[in-house]
Amino acid sequence: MTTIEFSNELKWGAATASYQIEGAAHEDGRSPSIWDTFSHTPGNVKNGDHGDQACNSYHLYKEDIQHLKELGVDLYRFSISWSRVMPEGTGSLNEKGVAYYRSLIEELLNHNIKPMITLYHWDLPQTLQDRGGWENRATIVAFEEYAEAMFKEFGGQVKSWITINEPWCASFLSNYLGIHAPGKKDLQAAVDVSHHLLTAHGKAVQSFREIVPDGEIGYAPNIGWLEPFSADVEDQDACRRGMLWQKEWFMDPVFKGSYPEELILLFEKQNAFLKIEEGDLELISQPIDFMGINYYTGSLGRHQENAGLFQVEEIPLDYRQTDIGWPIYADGFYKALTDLKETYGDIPIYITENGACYNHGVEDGKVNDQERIDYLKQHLTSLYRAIKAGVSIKGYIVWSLLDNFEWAEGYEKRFGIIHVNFETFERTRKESYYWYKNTIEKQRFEIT
Ligand code: JJW
Repeated sequence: MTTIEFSNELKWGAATASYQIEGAAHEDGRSPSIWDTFSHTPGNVKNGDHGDQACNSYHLYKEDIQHLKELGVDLYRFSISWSRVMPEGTGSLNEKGVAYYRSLIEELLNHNIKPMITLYHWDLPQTLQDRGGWENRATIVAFEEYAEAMFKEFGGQVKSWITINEPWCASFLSNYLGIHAPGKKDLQAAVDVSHHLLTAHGKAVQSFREIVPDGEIGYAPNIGWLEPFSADVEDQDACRRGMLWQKEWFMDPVFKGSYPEELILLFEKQNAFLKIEEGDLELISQPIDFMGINYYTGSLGRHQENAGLFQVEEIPLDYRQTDIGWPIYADGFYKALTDLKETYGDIPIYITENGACYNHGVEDGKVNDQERIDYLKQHLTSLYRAIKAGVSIKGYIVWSLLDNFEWAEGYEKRFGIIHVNFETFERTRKESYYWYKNTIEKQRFEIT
């Protein structure tokens, strides 16, 4: 038997996001976001699912916080719905929307749980999309206004903030691959959106320093690790290109103040041009307090002429995948974390998301999700190894507290450590919930 033991400094948490859990889409003055529009357009989301009700956490947040309390987490990561608090995208605040988050934060603090707020978890107000969305630089100004309003409202009590969640998804997956809202397939649009998201991040960091000088702020890029299939230069190059797209494109500007030249040229060959205005890179590269890393999966990468823009074909390392079809690659988590330190230096890191999709149902009042426990053990072992290798890890936040609306995959794909019945909204703690609770309490777990 081997014991993996963590120090008391490591913070534990659980995460959710507004559109995925809140529901109450038409209540108390909330306006539609791009995800309302996208999910209500046939063909975009599996089974025609949408977030109108989701987990009904807008009404059940006290019950959810009770689950968090008993879980024993130090922090809860959630996101604010921009269109709930600022329905017109800019301008006046919706008091009822603001009141909801004020109550949520109060309830968390009363239970001694630290709130960590994500400002942008993909639900852009539709009214801004109607004016070009993130392709339009006016949205950067709107985001700054929204962020400032939130810092002023909540910065007194909430000290941990994330500007943008998974900018790769919000730009390329959404505007080039067409899989997420707004569902475009336009490389130029995606390149513009990626740069504007990062610039908006920079603007928000700048405001944050003024308004919440004692707080910490970062952003949360996602990484899927690509390990070269062979020692062939072709495979090595293919993986490098694949990683440039996910990693360097979204991290070099923040930590080095530049975009990777190789990728700029590759986009140019496709007639997509990076348009930077004076001052953008200075804004983007302002120091941040931590990097949030979302890690789920990784693969072997092999050069393949016809495999997309980057000619990299992904091959699962072994034959186990989670129920969403993502290969399990816990060693890639260790590799990604140690690589980040080598590339960008000793930046404090929160694991802002890690978790697994398994669709177990309730049987005799129980959800036996042993596969999820195994996944968490493997990934926490990699995290432990990364800490031993000198990577500064501030916290680990599991995705997700609840089964929820898994974007284009709808409700069928379950990531929660708590099961949700989407007809009755009944919550049932899974075995992984109890395993995680025990791990947090003891600060250790055993591998047998
Ligand atoms: C990639 C699939 C074709 C969320 C992707 C689809 C097809 C080339 C989970 N993280 O629900 C990535 N999630 O809200 C944020 N992360 O392409 C939180 N990444 O590719 C979770 C989906 C995702 C994806 C989903």
